[in-house]
Amino acid sequence: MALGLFVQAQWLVANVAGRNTLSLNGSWAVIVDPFNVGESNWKPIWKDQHATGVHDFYEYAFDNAIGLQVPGDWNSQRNDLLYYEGTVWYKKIFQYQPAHGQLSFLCFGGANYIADVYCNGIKAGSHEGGFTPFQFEVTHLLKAGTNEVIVRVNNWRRVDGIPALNYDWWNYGGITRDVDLVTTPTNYIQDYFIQLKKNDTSHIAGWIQLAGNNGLHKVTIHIPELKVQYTTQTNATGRADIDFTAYPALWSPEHPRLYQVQITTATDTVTEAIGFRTIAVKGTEIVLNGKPIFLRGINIHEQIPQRAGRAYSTTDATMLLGWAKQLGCNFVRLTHYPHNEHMVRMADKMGILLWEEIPLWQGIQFSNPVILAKANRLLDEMIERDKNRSAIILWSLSNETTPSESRDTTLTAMAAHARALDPTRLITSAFNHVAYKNNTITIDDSLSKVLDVVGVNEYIGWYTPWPGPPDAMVWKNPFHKPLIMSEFGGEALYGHHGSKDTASSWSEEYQEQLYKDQVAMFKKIPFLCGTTPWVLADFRSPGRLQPLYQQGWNRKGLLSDKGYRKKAWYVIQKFYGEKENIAH
Ligand code: GCB
Repeated sequence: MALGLFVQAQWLVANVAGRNTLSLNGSWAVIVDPFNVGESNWKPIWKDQHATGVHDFYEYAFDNAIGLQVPGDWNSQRNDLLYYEGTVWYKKIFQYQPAHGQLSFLCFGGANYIADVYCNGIKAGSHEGGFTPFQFEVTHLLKAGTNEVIVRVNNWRRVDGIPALNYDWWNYGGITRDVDLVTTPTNYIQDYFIQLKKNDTSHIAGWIQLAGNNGLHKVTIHIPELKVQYTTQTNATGRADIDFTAYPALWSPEHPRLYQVQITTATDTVTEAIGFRTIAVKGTEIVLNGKPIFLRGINIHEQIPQRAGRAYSTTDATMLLGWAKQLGCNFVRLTHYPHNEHMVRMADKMGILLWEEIPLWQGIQFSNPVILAKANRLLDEMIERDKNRSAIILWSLSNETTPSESRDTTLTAMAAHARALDPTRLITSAFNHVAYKNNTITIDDSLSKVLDVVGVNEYIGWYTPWPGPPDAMVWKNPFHKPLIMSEFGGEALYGHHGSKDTASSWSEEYQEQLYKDQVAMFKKIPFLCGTTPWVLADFRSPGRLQPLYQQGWNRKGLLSDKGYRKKAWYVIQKFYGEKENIAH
């Protein structure tokens, strides 16, 4: 399906990390092409041609070009690319010996925003969307010996993009995530969904999809630690629905138990560590493994502040999620887009529940029908990658959208789409439409009715003045759904001190007081199921122009751009300590 620039890549092979891979990470030669001439001129860069005759020449060359590290954004790697929005051509040479009867797939963890991929001079495919994986089969494009991959990456912001023209984070461009060449047998295990059945802790259910020669194939699932050996058969399309009894120790933040699950067919085997838990809503409570839980959360952007660049590795994930643990969190909202897969897998290991969302952030062109198709495709890609991670409990559709007929239709259709892909998890969205009347605050975005859990972003004490004393606020919940306060906070420059009563002091004291007030209000909201302060750490944002205090950074972090704790950190840490004690 081609949707303008949006040429769809297919989800061809699940669990890349568990496969036979050749990593293409490392230094790639690049050509920076600000006017995007390399694609359309009469000697396109993707052909990577070299002069042969005396009257022959090419106004580009990868030879002697400066390299960029992959994975990694270009902005933080070269000073001249800090603000760059445009095209960069990447080239990687590698040695490969394709084995007979094997398939090869080029798998990209993510590239922002459009990527066109060429393998040995032939286009393998294109992808739109900066934060989700994409894959192309390249079996027929590879040869024994030296091979080359060239990728055009363009990060111009687009009116019909997701996200669109404006957003409050840095538009980091490049091949920001891992690149792997995956090899599988011709008849292989393409994908699988293996989780506990909804509200049932003694049945594992889902499906397995084989690719290649479709037909009736035997599939076995082996979970040695549960003494499970389950065998079934695929139908003519290569799919097998699965459902069997098992009594796993349940995955939870306190005990993040993962089991080695092995799937085997006559020609292929794949193993993955999977945890099992249930998640549900009961009235206005969120219920994990049958027990109500308060989500002690934090918002995290995929950025390492000290490096002022995109996070992309296991080490990065360990640091970001380690900070969340130190704050006392059992929950993280991965804002505002799916983060790299290391984050999600690390959360599974560390026992951190996750909210994962697609970058449908304010200013989206809902009246354009292409948006629904693009949004659903992003949901596909997010859910395809992460559906077996027990850490994930919430799929989020959007952040701060303005109510309109086209918005409502789009988000309603997206909610149905996400539920069809994954009937086990909860659907949410972050809204900022609440009605203030004296001391009463009413959740009033009507789209809340299509969600399982409502997220509210409120900036009382920062963008909105306090309508009255914080502990006198009365929240009304006409939808009778669990509420997560998905954003709240204010700015402070680390180490800068001043009045606790004046926002424009940009002081740690003002931010600290704001958090104390928020906590006082939270204690009076009976249906509040979780909080995610905005935000873990200061992050780069081009719209933050205050020359003394911001300097291109959003300063709402509980941690500074060097990772130092501001006073507000300790307010949340104390609140979460109290919540944890109550839970025990
Ligand atoms: C919001 C947005 C978030 C911004 C934040 C802010 O409501 O959801 O992306 O960064 O406010 O700091 O203004």
